[in-house]
Amino acid sequence: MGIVNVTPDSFSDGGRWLEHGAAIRQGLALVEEGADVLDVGGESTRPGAAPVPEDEELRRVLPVVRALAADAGVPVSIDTTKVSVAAAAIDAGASIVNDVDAGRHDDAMLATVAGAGVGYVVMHMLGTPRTMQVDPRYDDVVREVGDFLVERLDAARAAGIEEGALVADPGIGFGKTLDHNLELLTGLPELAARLDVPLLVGTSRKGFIGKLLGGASVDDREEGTLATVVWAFDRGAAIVRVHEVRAAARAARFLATLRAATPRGVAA
Ligand code: HH2
Repeated sequence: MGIVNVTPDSFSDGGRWLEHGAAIRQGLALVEEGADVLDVGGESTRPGAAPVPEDEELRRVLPVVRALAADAGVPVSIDTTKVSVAAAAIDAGASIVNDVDAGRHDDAMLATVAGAGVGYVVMHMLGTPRTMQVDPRYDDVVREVGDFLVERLDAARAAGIEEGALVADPGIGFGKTLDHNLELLTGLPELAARLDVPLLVGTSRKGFIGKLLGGASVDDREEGTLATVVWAFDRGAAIVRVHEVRAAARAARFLATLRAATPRGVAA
């Protein structure tokens, strides 16, 4: 899953066109690099990020979703917690809703996804982006995140979302300390065994990688990201959400080849 962020710096019309065009080109380039899904988002969920008003989020994402759904040749996912944005993006061609809120604050989200028959990613987050990194605590993070995902998947099923449409995500970095993130990455096989749906893991460029690399800046976390991508795929993740698709896609292909290798050599 390749990340396409549409968070314009400029609010002039000209600037907006430039931003839309850049995001569309970025999405098409990620498909060239091997992305199987594009995740379009217009609201940052970074710790402490301020919410984006609905009309602004719609203005940011809709032209990009429309263009990529028409031209990219892969499913387009909309990264949003707002029902109105999800519904409009589905109308514009999105076929997956990636909801970092897991439909907790608005029942209409589950009903909208069920009615449209699109895919749905439920992610674990402790609190909200504004507060989630303020002293997050768990007794057993893998068990508690698993409990949450089981509960939200059941709510999604009860709302009528088809089994084959569901994906679960432990929400790396969403209300977790460095240790919590490491425990979740270590606990992926347990989560994969417990949840009967594909697992999505998003580690790309996140803060815990910077910390583990001795304070590496956001642009300097690729090797750490790639290590977590390989780790996650090897321990039960079905999908990874990344900024740098080329490296992740090549590593995934390499892993698949290794998996297919027999003791006597590489399988044909
Ligand atoms: N992480 C971010 C956003 N959306 N969705 C899922 N399912 N899983 C994730 O781990 C996840 C997500 C992080 O978002 P943000 O901080 O805005 O940055 P970016 O979108 O560049 O990753």
